[in-house]
Amino acid sequence: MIENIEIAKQLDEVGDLLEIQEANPFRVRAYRNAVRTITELATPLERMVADEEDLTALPGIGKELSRHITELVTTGEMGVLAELREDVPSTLVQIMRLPGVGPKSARKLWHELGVETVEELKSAAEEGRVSELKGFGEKKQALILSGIEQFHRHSARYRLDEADRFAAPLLEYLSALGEAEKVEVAGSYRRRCETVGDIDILVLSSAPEPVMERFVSYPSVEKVLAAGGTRGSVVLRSGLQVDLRVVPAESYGAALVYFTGSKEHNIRLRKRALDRGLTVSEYGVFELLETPEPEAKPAEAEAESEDAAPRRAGRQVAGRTEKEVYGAVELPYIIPELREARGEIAAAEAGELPDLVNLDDLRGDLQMHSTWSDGKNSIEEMLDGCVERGYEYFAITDHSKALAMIEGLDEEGLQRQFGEIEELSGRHPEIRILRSMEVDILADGTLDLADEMLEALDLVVISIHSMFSLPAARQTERVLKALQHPAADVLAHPTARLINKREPVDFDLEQVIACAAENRVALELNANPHRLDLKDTQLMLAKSLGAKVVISTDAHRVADLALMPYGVEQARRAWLEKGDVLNAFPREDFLDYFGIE
Ligand code: DGT
Ligand code: CA
Ligand code: CA
Ligand code: ZN
Repeated sequence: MIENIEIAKQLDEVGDLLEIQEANPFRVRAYRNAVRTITELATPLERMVADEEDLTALPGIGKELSRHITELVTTGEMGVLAELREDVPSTLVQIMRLPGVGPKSARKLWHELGVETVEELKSAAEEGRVSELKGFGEKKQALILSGIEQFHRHSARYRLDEADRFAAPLLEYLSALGEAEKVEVAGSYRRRCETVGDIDILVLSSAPEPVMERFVSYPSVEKVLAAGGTRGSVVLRSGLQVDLRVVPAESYGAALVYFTGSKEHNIRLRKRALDRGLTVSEYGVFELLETPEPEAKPAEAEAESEDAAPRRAGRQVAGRTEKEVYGAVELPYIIPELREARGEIAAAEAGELPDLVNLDDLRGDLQMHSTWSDGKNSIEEMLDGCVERGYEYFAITDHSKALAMIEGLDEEGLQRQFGEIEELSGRHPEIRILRSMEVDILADGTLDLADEMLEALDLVVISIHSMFSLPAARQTERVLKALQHPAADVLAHPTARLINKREPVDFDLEQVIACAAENRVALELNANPHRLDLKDTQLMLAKSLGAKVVISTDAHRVADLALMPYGVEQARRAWLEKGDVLNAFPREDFLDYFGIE
């Protein structure tokens, strides 16, 4: 069977290749028009062809196109595309989509430099050969290189919020199918890793075919990599790969454990099973039939080998639910965020799994901006958003003046803001508005606000927004100095990294954390999914060195207050409990901790 979307895609490629060939523009346009018609067409062309309906009755479809479509539907191939592909490498299509390229340039690059793929174009540009072409030049070459970087980045790892945006509609789409009894995302997405390589979906169903059929015909699918009986794999138009498995009820829990991973966690579970005469696979937990031969691999190596287990499997003892699977190896259920082989199995065995912080535990948000600096909403609007979330306190942390380009507040502006906060506080006794500011750490480690004003703030949040590439020794010194300022309360987004965009600053994190702990400065876990700073492993280090954490959204508009779950999930990955997170403290305890009246 062939979907309309696939037909449209092939016709679109014909249009692309014709353009590269410098074919008659009217002919190219005919293909583009047909693509538009077919993309919007509700009736499957396949059915229209089977019913011998007249395709030329459709807008934009003439005799030639009608013939091509009929051929594709009936034979699975379209001669015109196959012929074009013999003349023009179809990888040029990717090249002509790069910023600043287009079909003419793609043709030129191909003819004059022999460039057929994005990789080859990259080498050519790096060697400076592209700029030498007539009509290209240095500027265009640089544009091409940055476009290629973008292209590669998109084939790399996706931020969790991006993955959420792609996964949510797909889950809804799959769940709408009656045969899909349960649909869940496993893999790094379920463990709530900060980025994901791909999305792994598990569907509980006793009817794999309709599930697979629906999966590969998801409208955003760009390419079907595989579509077997129970496993499929596609690439979405965004470049994100999605793997799907259909499993029966008796294996669902085991498959969920297996595909949630992490791989290292799975290896440890399997070893534990072998020690108990059991074998764990994606199909279930089974009794081992034979005792291993004397010369057999030690359990460690056995656990890592993927195929050894099922061969000798006997009676199934567990598999329907995850709880059952963990139970079979004498462990309590371990939540996905902890499944990273960071000691969770030992902790589970000893009955010492952490009582992780929850979204509901949070009583306030300690970094947000208002229209007083670069925020989009007034303090009162932010207040309403915080009240709606049931918070007991929140901090307004507009930028200090060093951030001139966004008009940070100076001493005088801050004074005026205090007036507004006082007025609002009078009207809203249900929530405490903390007078605060996100004060820049200047190049030499001093703070961008006069000491009298720092004294007057309830909560002093400090952070780096410049000089990201200082050498490690100087960067460390700079931050240590700022942390030792007696007014400092919170170090915001400590490493200043932006996921997939900016590397963390180079400093001695252990020294920074130790200094923060010693000076009672809390470390922020910035919940914005672009930041997630500190990240999970760094937060674990912070906890082990006795530093406290605050989870803040860094909201620049009311809607951003909803980013808090991303922070909480990363906190859970770091084994943080309520007591580690200061904004999980009730109002009085929180105020006491920082000595706020
Ligand atoms: P990703 O996609 O790179 O963000 O990370 P994951 O963890 O989602 O990895 P992925 O998609 O390659 O595989 C999904 C899960 O399947 C993984 O977490 C554990 C399981 N898995 C995959 N390959 C293996 C393997 O070779 N051995 C074991 N034990 N488990 C595997
Ligand atoms: Ca994955
Ligand atoms: Ca995968
Ligand atoms: Zn900031």
